Amino acid sequence: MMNAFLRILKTAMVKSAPPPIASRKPSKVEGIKERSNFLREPVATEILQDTTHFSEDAVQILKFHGSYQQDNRDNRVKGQEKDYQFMVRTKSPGGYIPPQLYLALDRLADEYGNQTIRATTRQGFQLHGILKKNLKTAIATIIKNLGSTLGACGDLNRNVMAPPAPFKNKPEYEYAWKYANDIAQLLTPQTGAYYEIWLDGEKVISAEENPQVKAARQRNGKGTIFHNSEEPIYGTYYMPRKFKICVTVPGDNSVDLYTQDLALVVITNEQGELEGFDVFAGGGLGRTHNKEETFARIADPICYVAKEDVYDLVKAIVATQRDYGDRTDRRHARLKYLIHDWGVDKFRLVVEEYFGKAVEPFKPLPEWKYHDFLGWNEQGDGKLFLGISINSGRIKDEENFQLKTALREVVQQYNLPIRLTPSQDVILFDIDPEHKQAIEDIFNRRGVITNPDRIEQLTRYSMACPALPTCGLAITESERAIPGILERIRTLLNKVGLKNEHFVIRMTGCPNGCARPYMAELGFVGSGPETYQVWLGGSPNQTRLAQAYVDKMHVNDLETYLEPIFVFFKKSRRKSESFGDFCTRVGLETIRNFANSYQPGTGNKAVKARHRITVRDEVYEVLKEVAARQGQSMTDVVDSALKLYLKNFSAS
Ligand code: SRM
Ligand code: SF4
Repeated sequence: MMNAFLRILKTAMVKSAPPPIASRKPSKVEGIKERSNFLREPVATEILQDTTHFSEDAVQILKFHGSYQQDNRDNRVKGQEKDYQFMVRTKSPGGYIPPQLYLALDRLADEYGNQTIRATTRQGFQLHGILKKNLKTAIATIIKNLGSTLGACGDLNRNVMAPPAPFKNKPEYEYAWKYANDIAQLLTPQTGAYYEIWLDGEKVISAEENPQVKAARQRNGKGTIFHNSEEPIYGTYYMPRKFKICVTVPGDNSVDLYTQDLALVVITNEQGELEGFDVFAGGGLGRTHNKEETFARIADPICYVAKEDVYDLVKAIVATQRDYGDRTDRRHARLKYLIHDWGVDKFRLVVEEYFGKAVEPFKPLPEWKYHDFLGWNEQGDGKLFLGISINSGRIKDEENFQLKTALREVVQQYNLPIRLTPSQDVILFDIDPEHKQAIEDIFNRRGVITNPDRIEQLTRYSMACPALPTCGLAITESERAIPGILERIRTLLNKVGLKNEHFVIRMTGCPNGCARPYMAELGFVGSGPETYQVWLGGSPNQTRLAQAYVDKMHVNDLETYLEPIFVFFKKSRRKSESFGDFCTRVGLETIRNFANSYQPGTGNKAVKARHRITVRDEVYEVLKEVAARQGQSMTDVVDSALKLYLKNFSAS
């Protein structure tokens, strides 16, 4: 395998020195990719076997097809086989989901999944809980309903992100979606494996491929492609690791562009015509606790590229990472490490070799803003769009809150397409204004709030990854823990006199960073059972990395850790200064000093001990609904209700 590996690398080599990795042993996954015959085996064989799960090699290849083998970690019993199940992820550039696909996913979730659909942080949908025997039907159904899962996971280009707001009167948005689609196409695996395995070889007629993209894929820059390979861009070994791209417009950072391996920003002229793109590269968030050589990193500005050359530049950057990314150590394999190790100048030089000419300097850009596009909005062509907030992206039905049913009814009745947002929400668009009230009524009837001002604002701007019970890498809870955490933070803020304050809070069950916690103003990163690393100081528009404040905070100690910080913030913030900006301005050392000398209750209206009372499930559900409706925390609702009730007793 080693020889073949070196040969391929040499074929791709330009004038630069051979990559240092050539002298070290490639990681195990490189061999699995080589043996897979372009992503066919062992999946093609094992999918036909009557088993509950795949072999380790097949699991690695299955990822490229958009599915992860998982087990329900709540059901683990020592000595018994795991409760194996599969997660299936869609690849939907710019988060675009046609109505037919949404309805198919909704049915699949009920028939084969865990009755929920999950909107992801990269504008995809995930189904969880699918058994191996149903995996083929699930993936085939997605393909036949205009979707795809090919390349949603694995060592290749992942879902290409783009701003979700479906504006029809802002040409720059149209360009962002078009190029997100085209770049996704450019970098789609060309192997026949996907259709062979999931559709028995039947090729589905999908939208015609853009001929410019097709030509660009075959065009050899200086070593960007492998001739006569089933995979002209990727070759036998695909990428060293996942590769993430976004295309956005100046000022719109709904896509968290600094966290991407490659970010393109549409540059138009005064007439609104596309001229080219500013290019950033080298962002990435995954890290491992106590391994300083792994870190979150934000992307650097690299260059400007004219629109005619954009595919060639994307290929040049992909080829640079493909050939020089570290294939010996998967923890050091992302593009961010290559750029960190080389520096931007060397990276640019190598990219230019593949590109075949010098790149142009980066163009100045306006300030970035973060938008979530929730609520009712004009889309610019007389129609409306409606952004619906989804807690941690989980679309499900509960007793008094039937989000899944409501979305199905609305999509079905009005045949509405969806754009998923990078903050795990959904936007329904192309809505005829005449249907506004009827749609509003469906959501109201099902207990879903459409007015974003009526949502608890900490929840609105928060994100949490799935973590337990599905994620095999979770160290602790995230999605299931965040409602309680936000509730406690709201109570704490109210008590220290920061009643309507809100900021970006993100939580993950491990340091991989799937909900991008390192860009949050307040981030929680699982570091042990019920224990989190706390990160402070990201910006409200996600342009700055946060910093680790505490490594291990037990969840029970949340108030002890956060109260002094909030009190300090209240006391010393500048006018309109956000929490993250404050933490960065004063610095973590100053915050630590304040916290160390902080005496709860000394003139700061500090929080007293928290008391816990259990409520029955049915009361909890009603309470949750009432609190959401009133835009209050559950604690506040209980507090007022009990005060009222107890008054009768103290009076008698
Ligand atoms: Fe992620 C692995 C979920 C976005 C960094 N991610 C995983 C896996 C597949 C766990 C595994 O490998 O066994 C998780 C499946 C959990 C489950 O039960 O569903 C998982 N990642 C997710 C999603 C669903 C989180 C969410 O809350 O929505 C997101 C799916 C996006 C999509 O549609 O493609 C998701 N993951 C991200 C992001 C954010 C982003 O891409 O904008 C990151 C940080 C950015 C980055 O890549 O640097 C991210 N996920 C990781 C990593 C660390 C990668 C690294 O470079 O170290 C892993 C682990 C790995 O790859 O080894 C990982
Ligand atoms: Fe799993 Fe960790 Fe990603 Fe959360 S951040 S989904 S725990 S890999």
